[in-house]
Amino acid sequence: MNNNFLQPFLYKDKAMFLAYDHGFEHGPKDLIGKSINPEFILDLAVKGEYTGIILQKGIAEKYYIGTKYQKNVPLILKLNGKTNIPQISDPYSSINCSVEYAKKLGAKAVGYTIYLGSKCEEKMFADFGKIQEQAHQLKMAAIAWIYPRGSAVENENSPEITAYAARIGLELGADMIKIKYCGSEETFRKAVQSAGKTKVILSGGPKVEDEEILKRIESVIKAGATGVAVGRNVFQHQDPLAMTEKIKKIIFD
Ligand code: FBP
Repeated sequence: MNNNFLQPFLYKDKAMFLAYDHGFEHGPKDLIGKSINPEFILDLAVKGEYTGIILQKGIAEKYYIGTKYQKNVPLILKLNGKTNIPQISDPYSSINCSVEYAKKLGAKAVGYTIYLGSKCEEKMFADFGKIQEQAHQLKMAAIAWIYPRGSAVENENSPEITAYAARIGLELGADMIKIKYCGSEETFRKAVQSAGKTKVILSGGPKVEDEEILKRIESVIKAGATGVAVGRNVFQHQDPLAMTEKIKKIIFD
């Protein structure tokens, strides 16, 4: 089995996803200005020619399925989510949508977050194991967000644990993984190598200066990454479309 399920999300074998699950993960405080309105984000995804949009179930039901957006940007339905309200050192993110229902909502891929190193990691491995098999049966891609996090994790962004996260993605059968930056092109290349035939995309992270995020994206592309899933660095920007164009140039040119 190869990566064919990812075809709807690739252009020139690269990917640029717009992530919009922050209202769930961090609360509306992240959704500054017009980004509180899901239609603003979906318009941006289409105008900016993103190769995928990441949404939770409720937004897909009310703003995506059966709309013009469905025809213009493929959906990755995020199946699990958690808030940042409880102070939990070993997180678990519960499933709120099935793979079958994601398919009914028009998704061509499903996403699931695994907190590698959490005391609950085995539950997330088991969840993702089932999700991956169901997704492939329904001819959908299975994408894993793999974020090292928990009381046993000393440094969530160390090159070693990032490469370990990437390897877990390969071993669990993810078609694609979304991982955080680990400091340099060289260390990210090790993570990409660890992921083997599983494609790797960068998770954008909190809003930083334009130059910093653009340099980071350039370095992961040079390291062999397939692309990025970006959220805050675009929709918290004063000109989200202009920022999108800059990112697009790096990934696709
Ligand atoms: P950003 O580009 O805004 O970082 O979005 C990527 C993402 O993975 C989102 O899908 C998610 O809401 C958020 O980051 C989670 O970040 P964290 O777990 O670090 O709070």
